[in-house]
Amino acid sequence: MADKWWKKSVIYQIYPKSFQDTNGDGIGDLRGIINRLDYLEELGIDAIWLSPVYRSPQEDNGYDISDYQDIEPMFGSMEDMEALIAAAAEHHIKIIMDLVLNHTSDEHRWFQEAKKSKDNPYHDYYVWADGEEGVLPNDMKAAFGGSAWEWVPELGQYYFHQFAIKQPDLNWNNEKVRREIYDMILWWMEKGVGGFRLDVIDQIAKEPEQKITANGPRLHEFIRELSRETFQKGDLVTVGEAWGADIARAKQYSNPDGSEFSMVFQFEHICLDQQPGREKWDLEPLPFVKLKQVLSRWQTGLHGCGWNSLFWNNHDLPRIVSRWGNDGEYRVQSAKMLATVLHGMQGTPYIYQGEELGMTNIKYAIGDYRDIETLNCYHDRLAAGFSEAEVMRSIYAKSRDNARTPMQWNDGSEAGFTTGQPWIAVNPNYKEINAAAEREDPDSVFSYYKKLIGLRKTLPVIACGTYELLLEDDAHFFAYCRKTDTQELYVICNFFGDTVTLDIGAVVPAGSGLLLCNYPEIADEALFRPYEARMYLY
Ligand code: TEU
Ligand code: CA
Repeated sequence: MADKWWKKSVIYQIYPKSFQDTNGDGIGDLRGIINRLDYLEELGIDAIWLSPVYRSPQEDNGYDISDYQDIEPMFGSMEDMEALIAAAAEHHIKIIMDLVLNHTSDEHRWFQEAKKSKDNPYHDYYVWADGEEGVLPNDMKAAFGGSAWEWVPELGQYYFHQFAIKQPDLNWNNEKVRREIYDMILWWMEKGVGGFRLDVIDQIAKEPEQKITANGPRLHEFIRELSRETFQKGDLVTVGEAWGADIARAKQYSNPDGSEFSMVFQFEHICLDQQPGREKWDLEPLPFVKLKQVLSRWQTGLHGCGWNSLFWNNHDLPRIVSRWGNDGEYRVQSAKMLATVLHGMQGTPYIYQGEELGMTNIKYAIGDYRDIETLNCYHDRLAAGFSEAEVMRSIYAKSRDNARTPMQWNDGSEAGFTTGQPWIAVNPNYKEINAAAEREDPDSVFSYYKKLIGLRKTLPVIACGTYELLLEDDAHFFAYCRKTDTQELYVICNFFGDTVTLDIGAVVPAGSGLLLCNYPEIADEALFRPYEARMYLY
């Protein structure tokens, strides 16, 4: 089965703005990534998913692209980008570009033309509705708050935007739009990129008159055409972001025949700690048994007929150690435990920058937040009558800026991220949590991630084995078994902070060997300390 290179790979996500600054302007840049390739090679990752570095006014930190074939000057130049691809290859690392194809920036040339007149050749590149000022075409909302419709007085029309006002949606029903996109992708493929991550790809086939955004009627027709015209001409890894994916759809997206993508990001597990049907800000404790069921259903559901991506974190999500672990006393143990749960599964794991250090959430004063979604939430929720304390509780728990604090490289000024003033404040815990210290320490979170990545490469059972959930209804343990004809892997994790006992002999066959544990030694096999995680091999 492990025919495709990405089936044994581990991918590392870089949010360039917060990774490493080299020129003192407080903003991470491409040269900064080049300087840190040694670190990434040491960690053992195979590819970097680079959040967008294209020309962009940065309304949404690069997810608003004004030129797909140019690099945003704050990140560097096209020469720097080419140098990064080449230098990464020397470190055996591929570069995966982030493709934002659902929308552009309103500063993109296409949109500038499109809004000049209804008969401009670019007008139909976007999604419009006739109407009257002040009378919205319908009640659809944008993801970052407010209406999804924005009035253009010169045209007497509204344009449709699923995200910020400065992110007008592209019209995929227009064949010319699709052709432009394919040509652009082929151009990047010629530059030697190793793959693509496709932003909100399940929302491209929207039909606003019918209030359809995700999973539109022509979605898979568009994706198959996109894949055939571009990705299938190379040996790429492709991952679609699909908040609306269920297992049936994911099978189609990641069909082993290669007709769509390699895999998708699905978010069923990630949405479990919010009130059903409400917003992510409406907090709810994690239903642990449900989490096990959901992840296990995806494991068995895609085995042999699709492919999973495995992740706890990305640039939109809070830090997992703060979210479902313990970022105080048991930070190291719980970060390792969460990693063990994920890295024993089948699929392609994604590590978000700083996750391998056990970096934590942040609590800023509201003036220090930078994220448009967070700032809009703050204003909208206060206006809707929530108390300031309630709003801040949601923001502390879920703000996207939790993930966007600068990478903590060392205990020097600004955590070694910049010699200047960082665009977003450094987490003050960088004195204790930083890469320099963790690289030296064999018991660090970093060293543990290195081991987990190494195991995926050496043990076929991790890449290929079947999956079975154990201790299904247990309220403490996340335990499962992976099997091939010749190997059995048992992953047993105490997901919480109390000490619990387990009749280990009833779960793991006699004669199994301990492969990995997040505590230095085990005095009593039956006793699982707070967040204790073990892997046994039989
Ligand atoms: O995110 C998709 C998306 O739906 C987000 O609005 C998501 O729901 C939210 O961030 C969760 O809090 C992608 C990108 O990952 C995100 O960074 C962009 O802002 C968004 O698309 C628009 O391009
Ligand atoms: Ca810089």
